[in-house]
Amino acid sequence: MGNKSIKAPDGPPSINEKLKRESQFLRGTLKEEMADPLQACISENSNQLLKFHGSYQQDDRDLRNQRQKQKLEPAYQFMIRVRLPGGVATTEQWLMMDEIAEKYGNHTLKLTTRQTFQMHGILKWNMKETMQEINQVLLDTIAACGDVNRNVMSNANPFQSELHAEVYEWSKKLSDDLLPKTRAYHEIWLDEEKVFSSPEVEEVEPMYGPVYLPRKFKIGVAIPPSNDVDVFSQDLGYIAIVEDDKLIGFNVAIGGGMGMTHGDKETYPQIAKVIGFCTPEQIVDVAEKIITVQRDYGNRSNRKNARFKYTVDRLGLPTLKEELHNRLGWELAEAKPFKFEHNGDRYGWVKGIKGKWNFTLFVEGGRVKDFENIKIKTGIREIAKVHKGDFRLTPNQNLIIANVSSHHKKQINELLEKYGLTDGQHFSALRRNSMACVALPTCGLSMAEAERYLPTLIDKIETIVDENGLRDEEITIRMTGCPNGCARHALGEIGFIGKSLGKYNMYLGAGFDGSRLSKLYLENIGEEEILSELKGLLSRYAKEREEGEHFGDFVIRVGIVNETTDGTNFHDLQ
Ligand code: SRM
Ligand code: SF4
Repeated sequence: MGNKSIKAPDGPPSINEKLKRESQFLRGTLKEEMADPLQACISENSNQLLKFHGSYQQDDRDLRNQRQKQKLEPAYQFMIRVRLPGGVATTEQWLMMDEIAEKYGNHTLKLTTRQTFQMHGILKWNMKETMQEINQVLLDTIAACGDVNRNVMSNANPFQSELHAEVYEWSKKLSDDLLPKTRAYHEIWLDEEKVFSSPEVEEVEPMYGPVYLPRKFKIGVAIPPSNDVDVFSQDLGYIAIVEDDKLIGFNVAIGGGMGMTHGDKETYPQIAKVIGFCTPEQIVDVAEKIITVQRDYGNRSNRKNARFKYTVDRLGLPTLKEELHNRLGWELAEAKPFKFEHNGDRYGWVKGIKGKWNFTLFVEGGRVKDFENIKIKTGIREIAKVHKGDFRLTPNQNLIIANVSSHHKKQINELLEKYGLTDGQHFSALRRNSMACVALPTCGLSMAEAERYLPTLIDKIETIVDENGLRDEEITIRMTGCPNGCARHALGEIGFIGKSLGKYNMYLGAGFDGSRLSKLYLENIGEEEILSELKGLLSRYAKEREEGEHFGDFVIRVGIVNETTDGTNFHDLQ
């Protein structure tokens, strides 16, 4: 299908392509391997297919060496990621996730950077029950991982206007319409009978086809002035355009992504480019056609170059737009003006529409568990038992207790206080603007700590912040355990990427509004150097900044990092 003058890169298909093609629409031998009572793990082929069902096989890396020495196999366990468009969850759903984490998982929940729940530490024997219990509360894990469209992000703040509900509905529609259509998930996890027939591929997967996409695909929907979804990091971003308080449509941005590989210049983070405007009714059509362009022209030979951002860069925007218009049979309108102000969250109580209140709770690193003074897990569980509204998981790993009536606000506030959850409001603005990916001990790709380390690093940076009178100065800081960028490090004003245990590359200069990538500042440095560098930088910022100037803009203005040529493998084509 498509234009004969453009084509996908040459080269033999990667192993994953063969696996997908032969999997009978994501079945493979997953069901049989999951049911095998003699093995705590599944094969690598099945692990690849499992991702499309929203789960990964992992092992506890804290125990890896010790178990190796004892000649034991790795401590196999599974991570499950829920599909939760726009991060909206009912209290019943929260309570079920909480219970699953207790019963089958590691007793914690991870609120992810794409607004959903992850549960870690689930043993193979408990996987089917876990999946079934997730489905009991009308959630699922289909396409939460894998080479398909992932959980659609949306600005879920219910407090600004009716518009948020409307935009959320469009995000949910995108998520539902773009799901794979195979019944493999229902057969493997929910005991649906397999219908024996050999339907045509078009009947099973009309959009994806038998080999799905070359790589994962991500969509996010932002409502200016908030860019909390980091719309420029998405393969496909929609920016809501509002006139006279009415949603008139969305600007379309394509080709964003954060991942790269240390030392591989062919890989790089990229900012999505705005290519036009469409009406709300057109967004599913636009998404479908963009996905089919990536399906047909994405790199199926080299997975490191397979994301849509590389397809966009290879084909060029004009060719890509022309191809999109051909497939749509109509043209995008000219993009409309918009302005973002920040990509972080706003905390505490805010009065919303229809007299309802919303409380945004800072959840450090997105980890829901009971700490010494802050009992997040118990506190939210107790709130969920009495709360009449719902919850919104934010793209910054935080939680909104949403739609609280004035009548119930006192009760919720008492619970927040009882469990130490209002104390978070006293954290420095730097901490409240921090994000860290999971990294060790569960992530198989991490080279250094992130979620377990960033809070203690921030303890030390807070001393510098306080010395310079910057406690209330909002500066975004993000850390990942490897260059895959799961905490969108390249869009943090201060960013760290793990290189090896205790060593990080340090980046500076991203836009506070999430529209500019950061630049490499120093390579392979440890805590001592990080702190001494920040001491100098933050002291200069306190003294030399212009009124209202953000830290990311400051480091560029005074030449600490260079906006364009910085010697990294960042291709900032803005
Ligand atoms: Fe991610 C792989 C965790 C958001 C880019 N990511 C992984 C895996 C599954 C590791 C693996 O492949 O074995 C991590 C599981 C760790 C664990 O133990 O749970 C993982 N990613 C996460 C989460 C949980 C981080 C968090 O702390 O919140 C986020 C889950 C999101 C979700 O709910 O769906 C998460 N990952 C992201 C984001 C941010 C985003 O999407 O907004 C990115 C950067 C944006 C992007 O995709 O470009 C991201 N994850 C990656 C990549 C690099 C992809 C690439 O283009 O090169 C990988 C590795 C891969 O795909 O090969 C990866
Ligand atoms: Fe793992 Fe790397 Fe993603 Fe962190 S950024 S969760 S270390 S893959």
